[in-house]
Amino acid sequence: AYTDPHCQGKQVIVHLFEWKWSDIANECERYLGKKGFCGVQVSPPNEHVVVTQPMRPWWERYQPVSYKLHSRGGTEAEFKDMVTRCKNVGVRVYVDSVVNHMAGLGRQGSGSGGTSFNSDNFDFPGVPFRREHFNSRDKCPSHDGNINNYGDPNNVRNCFLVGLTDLDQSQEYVRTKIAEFYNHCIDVGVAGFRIDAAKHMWPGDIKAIQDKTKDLPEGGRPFFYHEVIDQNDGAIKVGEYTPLGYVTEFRYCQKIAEGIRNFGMLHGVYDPGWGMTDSAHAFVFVDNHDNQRGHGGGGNLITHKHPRDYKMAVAFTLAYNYGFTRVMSSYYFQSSDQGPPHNGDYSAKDVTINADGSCGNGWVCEHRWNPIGNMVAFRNAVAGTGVDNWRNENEEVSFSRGQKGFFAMAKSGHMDRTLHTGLPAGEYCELVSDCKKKITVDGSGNAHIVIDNSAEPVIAFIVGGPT
Ligand code: AAO
Repeated sequence: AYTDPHCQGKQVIVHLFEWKWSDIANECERYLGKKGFCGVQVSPPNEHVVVTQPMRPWWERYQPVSYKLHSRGGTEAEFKDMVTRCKNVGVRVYVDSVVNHMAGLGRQGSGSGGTSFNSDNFDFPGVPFRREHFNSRDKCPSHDGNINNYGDPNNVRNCFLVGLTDLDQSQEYVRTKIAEFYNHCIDVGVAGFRIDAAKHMWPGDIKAIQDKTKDLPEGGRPFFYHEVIDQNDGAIKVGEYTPLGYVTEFRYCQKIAEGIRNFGMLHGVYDPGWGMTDSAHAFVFVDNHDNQRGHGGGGNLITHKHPRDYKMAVAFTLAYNYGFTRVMSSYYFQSSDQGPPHNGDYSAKDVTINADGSCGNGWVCEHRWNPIGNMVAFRNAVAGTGVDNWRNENEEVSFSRGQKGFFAMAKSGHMDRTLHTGLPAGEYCELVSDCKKKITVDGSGNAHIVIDNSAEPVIAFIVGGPT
């Protein structure tokens, strides 16, 4: 249940982290639709605190003030315009929903939409939520009311996450208010939700909220993926959430980083023996907005700061047959608090597009890097097939996906071999080079595969691809 993203079988979501709504609408129309992206995860769209110490960090959006659709990303009108324009080009919007908690203790004033609130009094008139809607101290076993023991589910789910006022989702009223927020998004055309901090809510409470959500206007249940950081080191397991949709598989971030450092490890990126979720429930990514900057979920990860490794990591992820994939799209940062590139008034800067297709104004746009953006077509084309003709030696890896696609990657940047591709004979356009390379598969399914240092360390081609 809740595992259909409603994008006609497409396979890849991009997280346009901290982009404003008008820029996302433009990106759907000028890039994402054409490249075959299923959809976009947008930063939390509801009203949030405005933090000035430090000055306007990205994480202010994880402290809700109300469920009004008025955030640093834009107004409700701009949000609706984005959802509609994206949907019109076949790209769906998934909302990052922060419903475990409201703003942190010590915060008060007015939110991004002008609504007043006072966290210390548990007063959020914009919803409204009052003291009785939050978890009380007697349910939380920690000495100061904050989560301090990941070995105890009561501690993880009934105490406050880093001082954030913790809603009590066992209450009918609280469930109804959250479901009303979801239903409002669904009315606007949103296709699904990331549930932030799902680990900190009881699965039964999440289910009760999901049961109150409506079907999408075009039919079908909304898509849900649950943020549960399970690195085999606490009491909460992702398996508690798989009946409710996809679950974030943070162990994959570690596995793919290991695999890129040592190609010999790539065969084990999906390791069920290590507790990793089955492919039908694993929500998979190389890095996310937290762990790329040292928040939430550690490990020695690969990010855009190491472009060559990152391209290999994401290209492999999109080529391989594990999970439902999300691609990260970042902005450059020095400090882990730093918000998006901003104008004088701290609004997010426009995402500008350079002549070569890269982004300006401080936006990284990993999703536009050829070994990432062009591999979306590959993943869509090979969906449902297995991995065949696996070859992994000399820091090279290659494999086919059924009889639909072939992928090869060389860590040294050099490869010159004749390989069995398992694909029908013909001349294929190489995707990553935008068809500047052609590959010929002969009558026995063999092809001469060349990767050279002048280009990307990855090649890929598909049946039915561009010619
Ligand atoms: C901000 C300030 C705080 C202040 C607070 C309230 O930074 O100082 O107290 O406001 O005023 C984001 C930011 C936070 C920010 C918050 C609110 O990251 O810094 O706090 O907004 O503005 C846990 C949760 C997970 C959460 C993650 C950050 O389980 O849900 O922490 N992620 C989401 C969002 C995130 C957001 C929130 C939730 C809150 O994606 O952006 O926070 O809405 C262990 C546990 C994990 C735990 C981590 C971090 O992980 O297993 O469950 O994540 O610790 O506490 C090894 C282990 C691994 C371990 C890791 C620790 O790798 O294997 O298990 O180390 O790094």
